[in-house]
Amino acid sequence: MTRILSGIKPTGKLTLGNYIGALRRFKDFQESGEVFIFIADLHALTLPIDPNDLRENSRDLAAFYLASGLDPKKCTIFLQSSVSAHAELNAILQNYLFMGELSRMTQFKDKSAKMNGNEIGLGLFAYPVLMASDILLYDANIVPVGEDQTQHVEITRDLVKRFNHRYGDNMLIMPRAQVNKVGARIMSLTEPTKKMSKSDPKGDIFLKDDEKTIRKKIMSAVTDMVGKVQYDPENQPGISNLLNIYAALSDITPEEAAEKFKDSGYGDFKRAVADKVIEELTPFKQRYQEIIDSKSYIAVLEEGAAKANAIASKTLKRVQKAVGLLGFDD
Ligand code: ATP
Ligand code: LTN
Repeated sequence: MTRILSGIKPTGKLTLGNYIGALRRFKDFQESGEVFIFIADLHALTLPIDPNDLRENSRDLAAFYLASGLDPKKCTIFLQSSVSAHAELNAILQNYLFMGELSRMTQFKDKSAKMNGNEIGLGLFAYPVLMASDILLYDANIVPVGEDQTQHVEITRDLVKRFNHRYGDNMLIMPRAQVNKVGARIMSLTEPTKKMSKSDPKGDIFLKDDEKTIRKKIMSAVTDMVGKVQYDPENQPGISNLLNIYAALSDITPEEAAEKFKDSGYGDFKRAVADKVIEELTPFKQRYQEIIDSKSYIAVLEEGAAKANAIASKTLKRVQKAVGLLGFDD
């Protein structure tokens, strides 16, 4: 059976970008495969974060997973830090990715450029090793992510080739990224050439924003002087981003969305986008609140950790034996 695995870092308030690029799609895999969805809390430590914020973000993310339609009977939802095999496999796999290739990762270059050069943690540099460990521990075949994460799945694939060449075919299972054609990269509403990002929020829509705030943010989104609703990301990045949002939430292509609004003014078009986002997020937020109030996420994470541990510890053992660890028997 196909194994599907993905995670989100609890680094801040979830954005519409996270929702469209990742969260919204996870539930679709539940019927066709075995799904593992986790909270990448160890990854959240790769940039400075207050412990209370990390706890609250992690709790919120668990509730958002459940609110998005993930069913704990059909998929395994857990905290990365509650499965110690992630850190143990990380300690092994760090020897099979090289400094040169890690230093070429776009995410590392972007995030480290914003920091004081003397305070860049080793974890930020080694981020892809831990991400590879997350994926490989569950023998995942498919990794649904937004476009910004495909480079990390590619380096995982390089690692698998290198490792299997040395220790035997299928010692690690080759994963592949699955990126949606529509909505893989939602841009900031105020700077539509930059990715909407939760740890560097500019022009973000947050999943917890109220209706009035969402409407206000969309109505004041940056557009252009062209005056026509067309899908042209290069020359009309603001309008194209709004088309992408509308299209992703309507399960159509941005070109189809552009056709629908080709005779509309920017004001009417923005109103339609705001309506669409509000229509999607309002019931989602209600479910989120019910889950937070009932604290049902606690039992879900406990059960998830037990299931994840059982699978992860087997893979870890297989890898430990392959490289010559765990002593002398057999
Ligand atoms: P950070 O700002 O902390 O790096 P982020 O907002 O980029 O966070 P991640 O936790 O890195 O979010 O990503 C969670 C998932 O959401 C990943 O699959 C990622 O590809 C996807 N994602 C993040 N931002 C966007 C975006 N703007 N458009 C589409 N998908 C996105
Ligand atoms: N790096 C990812 C979060 C993440 C992840 C993973 C995603 C950590 N480990 C394994 C897929 C598979 C991000 O979203 N920034």
